Amino acid sequence: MKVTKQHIEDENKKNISSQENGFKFLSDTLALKGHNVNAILSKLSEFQVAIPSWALGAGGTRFGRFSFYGEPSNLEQKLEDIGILHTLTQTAGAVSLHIPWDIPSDYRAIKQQADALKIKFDSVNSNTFQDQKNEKESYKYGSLSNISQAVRDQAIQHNLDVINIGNKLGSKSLTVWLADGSCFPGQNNFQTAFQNTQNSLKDIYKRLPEDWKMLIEYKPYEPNFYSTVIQDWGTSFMLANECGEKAFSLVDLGHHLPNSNIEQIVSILMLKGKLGGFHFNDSKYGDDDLTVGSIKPYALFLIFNELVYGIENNPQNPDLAWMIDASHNVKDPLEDLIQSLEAIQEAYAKALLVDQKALKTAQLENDVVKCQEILQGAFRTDVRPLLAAARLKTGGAINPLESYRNLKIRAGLITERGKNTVATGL
Ligand SMILES: [Mn+2]
Repeated sequence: MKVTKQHIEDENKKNISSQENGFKFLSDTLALKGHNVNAILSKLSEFQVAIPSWALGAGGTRFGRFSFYGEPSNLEQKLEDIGILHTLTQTAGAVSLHIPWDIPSDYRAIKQQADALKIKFDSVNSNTFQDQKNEKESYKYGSLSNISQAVRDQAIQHNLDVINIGNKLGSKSLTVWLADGSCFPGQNNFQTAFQNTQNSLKDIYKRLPEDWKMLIEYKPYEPNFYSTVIQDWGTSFMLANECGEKAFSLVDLGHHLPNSNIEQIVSILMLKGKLGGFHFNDSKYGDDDLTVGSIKPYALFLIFNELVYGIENNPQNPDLAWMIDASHNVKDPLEDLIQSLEAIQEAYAKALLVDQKALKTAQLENDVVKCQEILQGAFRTDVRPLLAAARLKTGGAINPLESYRNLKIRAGLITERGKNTVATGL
């Protein structure tokens, strides 16, 4: 199943006049306010978000998983799906591989396929949260933090293997997320678990290629429900500092307790030059892995406002690895990802509309009302014609979701792959 240039041109003909009208009105309005519309369009076009290799199939919970027909069952098919997303949206030009679920069998062929689809290999993800077949040691009581040196060594070696795989594909960073922690008070010695983790991460870091980064993700709870070794940004920040200048914190939006001020975390990490990666999703209660922007779009905008500020003002912070980290339990995964990509671009575009100079002046005058007006003025702007114009510039669809449905892509995938496929790792 492939979406061709012709498909998109035919689709876009249906929407072009309303798009042109909407864009003209919006760009005139923005130009009157002093915005450089072309510069905003370029920034939107450049912003690419990685799709993780585990996100193309139906997700599930520990209670069950309801499959979605036509799911990709191998890495080649997963890349095909990302190719469809990227052709339609022009913003999904990267894949983030999960090892060992998606180890390429033929590196050259996979690289060629990705090149043809204009997909880059972004950060590679290790997995020490579940036991793999034929492995000697078990991660039941932790991996990099385990009290057993043999278990820690196995987990360290796995991370080194992941780096090696990523290196062959052109990846430049390793993302480490640990499920390590404890379910009951007294089960773990907090200090020992932390020190073991720190030493294990340093062992991995020592072997990191010169031009690589190590991204350390945090999460307050689950699968352990009493304590998690890397529970919050402070812990991740400490570990990254301890490892060295190529180690960074990674913020996953769902990995915070309800009402955490994520935008403030983002801001301070960027000030310290230590924000390396970002995982998008949304949540109502905790790590719900819902479609980006489906629950708290204003919070997402405020986070983007800090990201835009940091990108402009914090040269000490590196370019970020952006990725969607969501689970698709009831929606067609591709439709869900299209919605997420749109929500990300929307929040980014709105953040680019914030008048930073006026905001600074209002802050210096302690004009709290004005500060809110500036932020909400940007947030309330309907930027969708800008997003469509950015997509059009590079050959994407004016309305990706509508085109996905009109082109009957899921039906085509079912015809090709059948109804009973299951994506690796799910
Ligand atoms: Mn994540």
